Amino acid sequence: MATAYHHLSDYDAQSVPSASGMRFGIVVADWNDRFTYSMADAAIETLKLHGAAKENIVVKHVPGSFELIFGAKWMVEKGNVDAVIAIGCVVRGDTPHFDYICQGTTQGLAELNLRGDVPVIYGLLTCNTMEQAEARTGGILGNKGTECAVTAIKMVDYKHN
Ligand code: DLZ
Repeated sequence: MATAYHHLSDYDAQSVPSASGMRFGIVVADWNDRFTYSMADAAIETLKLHGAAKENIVVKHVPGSFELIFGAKWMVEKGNVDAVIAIGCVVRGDTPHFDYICQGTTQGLAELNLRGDVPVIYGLLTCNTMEQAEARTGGILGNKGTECAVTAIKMVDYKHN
């Protein structure tokens, strides 16, 4: 879990394989776009930093986090990519809706990982407050998008080595 000791953008760059030749799909939810777009930008920047070509990063948008399931499924089946990064941000409101979206989306993305050959990286922020989301999307705890990009590269490498 993210704590004061875990900064989402801190990682050992030496441990990250080259992403040259790898193809990535990024599915971005437009809900809370202030946060999700920042995560997507950080993911793209990190993939490129490690050698991924711009033309090998396919970005598609879906309306909300719940649609990440279908969006990621489409990317896995038809996107011709080696890994998919699903990016969303759910912030708790007054009703139990938060719990249903978080649980449904998490389960959907988990099932894609169980059934498919293309790893789907879990870039869903589940926050109690906007401040928590801000802290994890370029704030004091770094950027979840960076962590997702590094994870995606490592999972593609995992399949090949
Ligand atoms: C409806 C809804 C609500 C209340 N909150 C969020 C949220 O915080 N983050 C998010 O990504 N999406 C939210 N949504 C939209 C749902 O994910 C979904 O798009 C709609 O329920 C339509 O299926």
